[in-house]
Amino acid sequence: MNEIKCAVAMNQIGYPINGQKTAVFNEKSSGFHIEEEGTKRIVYRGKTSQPAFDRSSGSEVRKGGFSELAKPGTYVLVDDEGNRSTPFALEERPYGELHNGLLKAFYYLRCGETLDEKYAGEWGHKSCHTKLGVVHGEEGVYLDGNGGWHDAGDYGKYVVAGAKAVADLLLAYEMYPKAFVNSIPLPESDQVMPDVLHECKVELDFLFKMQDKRSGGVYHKLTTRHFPGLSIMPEDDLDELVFSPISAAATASYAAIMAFASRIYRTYDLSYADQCLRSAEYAWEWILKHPEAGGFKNPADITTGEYGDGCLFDEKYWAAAELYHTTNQEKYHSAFREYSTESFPKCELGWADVGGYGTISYLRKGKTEENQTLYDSLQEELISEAERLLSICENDGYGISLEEKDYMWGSNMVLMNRAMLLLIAMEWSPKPEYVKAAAQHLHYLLGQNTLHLSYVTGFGTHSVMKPHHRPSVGDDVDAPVPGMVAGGPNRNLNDEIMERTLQGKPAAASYIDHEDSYAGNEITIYWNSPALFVVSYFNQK
Ligand code: G3I
Ligand code: 9MR
Ligand code: ZN
Ligand code: CA
Repeated sequence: MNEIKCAVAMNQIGYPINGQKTAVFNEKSSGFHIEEEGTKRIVYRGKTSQPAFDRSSGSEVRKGGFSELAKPGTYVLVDDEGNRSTPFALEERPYGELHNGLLKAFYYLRCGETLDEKYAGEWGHKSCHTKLGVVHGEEGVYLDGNGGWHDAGDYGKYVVAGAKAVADLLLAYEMYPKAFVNSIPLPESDQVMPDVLHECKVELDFLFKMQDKRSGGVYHKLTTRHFPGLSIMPEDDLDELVFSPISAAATASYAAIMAFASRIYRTYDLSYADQCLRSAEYAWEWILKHPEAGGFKNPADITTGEYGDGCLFDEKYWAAAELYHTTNQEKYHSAFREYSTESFPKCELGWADVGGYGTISYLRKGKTEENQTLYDSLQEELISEAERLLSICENDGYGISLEEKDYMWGSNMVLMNRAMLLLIAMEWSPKPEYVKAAAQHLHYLLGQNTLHLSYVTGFGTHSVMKPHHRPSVGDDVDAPVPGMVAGGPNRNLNDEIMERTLQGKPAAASYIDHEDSYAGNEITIYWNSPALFVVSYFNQK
């Protein structure tokens, strides 16, 4: 699977008619033609660029564009060596199914409810993790933590991870509502509230349960003490659930996402919006009362995902931005100003570096007479980050913004986060180059990469087949649960099978489609979410 031998790297789903259309070739292909699938009629002939060395893939590559080809259809590209691409579509909006699939993945990750055949097809399972969880360090205190989404290939539920994922989904909906007009459908679909908001509500309803009602602080995570075996189905994972201690990271990202949600849900459900805001403000009070609270460390008896974080200014900055955006209150504005003077990345969208969400929220609220200086400097920072990414793309063989060092655990999140940032920068600096660059990132995710592999399960001719995802391993269906974005190449080879099989590979080829590869082939909610954001842009009606 890792060694698909063909010489043409392309987006295996297809290209929008009016979009950027490119393929990447090996050093030998100096030209190519495109034929209609079926009739084999040649509709386009093109040349490729001179070969150039691409550091990340460790090889010479050529590029070839065919943006002029604008007739809808299904085609195959053939280089002058006779190498054929997989079939691809040219359509006005080729990513409709992919968009649904990426959102549906969240449904498949739901915890605490039966996924029945009607919605889950062959990938259904019984309800799971429905027992109360014990509060760590408080013997005999049990709480309900039902619902939400499993984080990933494991069944843990982690607040900072959930906050990033919901943020991407709400932002996609807020910025590109026209991408969400079709129903998936979900059990809750009602033709009133868009499905994406129904799906996010599943996670938000769970997040409420993570807030300590006595203090406003938010438990870091709800997991078993250790990861279950790889073939354990959710309903068979019966070890005791534990609420890990409250953390400042969880509490601040909780405040941020609840304040954001309060704005979005107000149109549909006033009392829900009020509930979100009240609990965001309660979490904020906890933050003010615990200025010294540091990053989270796993208690000695717990070994599930840590989601540790050495810098919490960004979470607080994000929370202040969302609370200010939603309430317009000066106390949040001044807190935001204060955190903005601290040094941390203001444009990152990771699970640990959330400064970008604060910046975006603040900028989207708008410029006023009294915030001009800060507004302008944040806007400038965002645009200069987009420019920096663009210049990396221009020098990359596959046209993306990842440098060798960026191929780490979850490199596909780095990839999609950066495409997101380029698209968001469009709001303040509408340069077509940003959209083209973002499109290249999506083409990479869907097969225009050195492994000629689509990193989204179930989408593309050669896609990930063996994700580190417990239900996909444990069920008796050959195909993995569809619509899930794998972590991707990781030059740090952080798991045993990568270490054993991938020594010496170039960064972008440091990947194996094997179910044991948790550091390259796991899936998570916050790798799907930025991909959904990016596809939303290209799926607008
Ligand atoms: O940021 C540093 C970078 O500066 C440095 O150069 C580089 C080289 O070591 O490391 C970078 O940090 C990496 C970090 O991810 C970046 O996000 C760490 O090495 C790497 O170990 C870390 O991996 C995280 C992994 O958990 C292990 O802690 C992943 O981001 C994170 O997505 C993953 O999350 C797991 C959960 O714990 C459990 N559930 C599944 C989930 C996905 O695998
Ligand atoms: O399966 C676990 C995966 O979901 C986590 O993301 C990963 C994070 O560290 O850990 C995996 O569990 C592995 C454990 O860490 C080490 N022993 C092998 C486990 C996988 O089977
Ligand atoms: Zn569950
Ligand atoms: Ca942080």
